[in-house]
Amino acid sequence: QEAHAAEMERTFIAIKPDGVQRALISEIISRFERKGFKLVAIKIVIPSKGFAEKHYHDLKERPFFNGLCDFLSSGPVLAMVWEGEGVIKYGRKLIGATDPQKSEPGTIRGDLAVVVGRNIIHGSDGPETAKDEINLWFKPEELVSYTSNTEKWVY
Ligand code: RTP
Repeated sequence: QEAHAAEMERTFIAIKPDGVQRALISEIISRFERKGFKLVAIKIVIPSKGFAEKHYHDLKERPFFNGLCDFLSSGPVLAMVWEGEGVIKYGRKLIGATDPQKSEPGTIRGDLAVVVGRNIIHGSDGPETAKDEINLWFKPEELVSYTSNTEKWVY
């Protein structure tokens, strides 16, 4: 059971300052929770600008990089780690396309956001990014390992 938990796929999900300010935390968490994914770490933080730049280092050449980092560090962010079979890819599916104008209805951004600069949520885009982002935002001891009873019904 322990080994099973250690091997399970994990992703980093963050509700950005717009999602927190708009009181969408419970709405967003409930979508991951109802799907059957398991919450293994959570905290609310106001990242510094430097921290935001680290998080978005891949985008540093993009024209919107500075504004994006200002935005991410402008208020509380809800940082989470979610665990489960296929959670990285399916998490992105729950979130929807980057530009809310292109996200399908039924997705988080499709249902709840309008413009790309205020798209309320972030999710890791692959296994390497997931690992890096979890390590950036969380200390190992902030992640909990537990057996959820629902797992035997949904996995
Ligand atoms: P995220 O990392 O936040 O989950 O978003 P993503 O992978 O879907 O999109 P990515 O291309 O990595 O962009 C990261 C975030 O940058 C903002 N963005 N602004 N044209 C723009 O103004 C623009 N393009 C992207 C978005 O907030 C996007 O989520």
